[in-house]
Amino acid sequence: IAEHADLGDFKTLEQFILETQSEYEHSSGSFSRLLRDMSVAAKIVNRDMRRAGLLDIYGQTGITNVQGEVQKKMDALAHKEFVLALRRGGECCLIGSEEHAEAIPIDASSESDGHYIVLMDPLDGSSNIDVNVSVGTIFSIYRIPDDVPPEEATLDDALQPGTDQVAAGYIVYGSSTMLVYTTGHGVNGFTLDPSIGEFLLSHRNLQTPDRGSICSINSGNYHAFDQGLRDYLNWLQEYDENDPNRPAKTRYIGSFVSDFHRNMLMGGIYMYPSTQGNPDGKLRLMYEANPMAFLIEQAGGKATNGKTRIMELEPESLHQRTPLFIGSPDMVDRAHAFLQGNA
Ligand code: AHM
Ligand code: MG
Repeated sequence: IAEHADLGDFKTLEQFILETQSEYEHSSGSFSRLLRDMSVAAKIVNRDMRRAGLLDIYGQTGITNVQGEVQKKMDALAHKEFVLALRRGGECCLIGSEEHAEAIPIDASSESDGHYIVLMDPLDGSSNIDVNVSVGTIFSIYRIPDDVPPEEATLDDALQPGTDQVAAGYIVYGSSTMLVYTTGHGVNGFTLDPSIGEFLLSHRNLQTPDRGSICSINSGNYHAFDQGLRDYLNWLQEYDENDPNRPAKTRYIGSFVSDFHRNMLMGGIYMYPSTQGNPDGKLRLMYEANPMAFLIEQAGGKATNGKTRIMELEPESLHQRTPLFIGSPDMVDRAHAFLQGNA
């Protein structure tokens, strides 16, 4: 039996944030407090999620959100908790959420002089909530432009390309709960120890393998894929005695955060392409694709829309969608070659 690790072996998230604060461009302590606020909300959502089957928080709210999707009670609850935590913390002046049509200004009465904008999907993978499968939270953090007073921040100030993100991360509520984030200095992962209520540094400086054997895509849409993508999927399924990664393993949870987390650790590619019915795919640029693109690039991987690097796309609206190919660099390159018809 492995010895129990005690806290002395691990750094807490707060310790780590303080120790690495000097890496940030703007290190007044404000950004550290913002991250702490996010982690507190994550713990509250985690607590509620762990008891979801016992409380009356499975199922739907009866509301259809801005995406035209039926909102789950846990979606609404997670949205509320993150907004509350950010409002209370005062470091954030504007929030964009999958669960809210408009950007949410943090009103001046909360004495906010926060310079940060947080864009998030409070609970991604909703279709999995009621059946006890892992879901996640995704977030992306920007600074408002220097010449904009925080109380005047609008959606326009949030529509910055992914290359301008100051931080991005996710929380995966899985067999354990993890918070993984980057500030552009590598990717670090923290596992929640529920007995002490702290996120502890468990995965330092994560790097994704150059290639792997995992392919994550909803192949039920195969009939609506471009020929180049079909060719790539067929190639992945071929046996090649010289290629240990083929035939690839199909792994698709339908929870982007969980699929992404596994692939980043093990090596793989996640794809949500354009289809005949949905030319822009499904995932949202500002709070799903961009933050994960920042993370995977920091871990040595790549993220594109099939043509262009995700983080260089010019955003037009809060909820815009984009096709997404993300994961191990060699696999994204190979997918591209097939998509362009020159594999
Ligand atoms: P959501 O934000 O409404 O939960 O939608 C995003 C989710 C992703 O987590 C997941 O990868 C994808 O939608 C699954 O979509 P599909 O069922 O079309 O394969
Ligand atoms: Mg989502």
